[in-house]
Amino acid sequence: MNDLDSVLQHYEEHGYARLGKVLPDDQMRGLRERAEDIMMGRVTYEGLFFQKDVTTGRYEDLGYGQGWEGPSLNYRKIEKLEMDPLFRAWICDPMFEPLARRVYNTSISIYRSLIFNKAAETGGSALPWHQDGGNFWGLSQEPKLQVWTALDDAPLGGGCVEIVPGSHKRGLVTKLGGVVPDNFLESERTEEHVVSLPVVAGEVLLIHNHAWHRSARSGTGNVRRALTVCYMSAETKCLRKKRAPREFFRPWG
Ligand SMILES: O=C(O)CCC(=O)C(=O)O
Repeated sequence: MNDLDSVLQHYEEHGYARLGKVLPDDQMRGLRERAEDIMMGRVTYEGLFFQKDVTTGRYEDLGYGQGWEGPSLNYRKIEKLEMDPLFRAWICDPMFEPLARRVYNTSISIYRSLIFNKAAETGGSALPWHQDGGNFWGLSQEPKLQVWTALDDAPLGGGCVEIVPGSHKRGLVTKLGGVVPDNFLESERTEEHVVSLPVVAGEVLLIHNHAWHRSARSGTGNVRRALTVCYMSAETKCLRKKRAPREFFRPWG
């Protein structure tokens, strides 16, 4: 991994950082294969969350609440991957513990671990400018560390992540969190400040939850999968009232 001090300095300043290609190739092959097995229903876990992608590429057309809809490589999201031993091994990789501890100075839990998939055949869908947090996440404190691992190349034009450096410093733009409304995008002249983050398979990016980030459809004809894990302070509580509060997985005990 690149030197931790300089990684974290860059992260605090810009809201993102590159760790380099740190996922070993054999482990990467295992995760790719497992992602396919899960989508195709060859490996199943009770409680995994699925969201099917659309073929129009439009975020507005996405459906919600359907879960697994049968074997298909066109799932957009698969969540709760800590249930799977291969994904869990990467989520719990000891390399990430000092990083997360330096960010939070506490024990660590995870809010979510999921794949964002852009299928080869469809190019997936565009993910608009957004922030990850706010009331929508229903937490007692805002997380600020996401570790994003490319399972495939994500070049320019291939669905790479784009970010507005420094945007995390302004905090949440809406209390709810999620998609950044157009009036904020316009007033900040967002398109003038975009930095694209093309990566090769196995590279890891850190993405601050409050950094404005997005990804376009992939135009390469190749699949683009990434695992993103949101690490947070283990002191963070789930505030939801409608159902029993969530207990969060602790990667390092
Ligand atoms: O992988 C992507 O396309 C988007 C990633 C993202 O939004 C995230 O990790 O929070």
